[in-house]
Amino acid sequence: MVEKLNATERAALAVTLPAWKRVDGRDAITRAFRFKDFSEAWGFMARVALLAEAQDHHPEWFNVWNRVEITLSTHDAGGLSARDVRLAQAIDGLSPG
Ligand code: H2B
Repeated sequence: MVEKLNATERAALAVTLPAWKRVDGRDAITRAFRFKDFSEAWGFMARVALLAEAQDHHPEWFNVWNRVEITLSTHDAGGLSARDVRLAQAIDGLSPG
């Protein structure tokens, strides 16, 4: 079983992942990205997919043309875990979105 983040780790999210927001009513984080066009958005999604597969940790996401919205939560934990933080940091490392 994957452990959920503790209170200290949750407090640190505002500092380590400032672009990500907590989701109302759910133990999850989300970030919205906007690109020049669909091709840029899809290229980004392809890079995120490769990261996700390498980490065996997968995003919930939504795409319309140049917009990509990513939500991260650990289904095996029923909420946020270090796996979400690790993937979010890797995504932040990819994208000027
Ligand atoms: N992704 C997310 N977001 N949460 C999980 O708990 C999760 C996952 N579990 N990707 C992984 C796959 C698990 O189902 C496999 C079997 O390792």
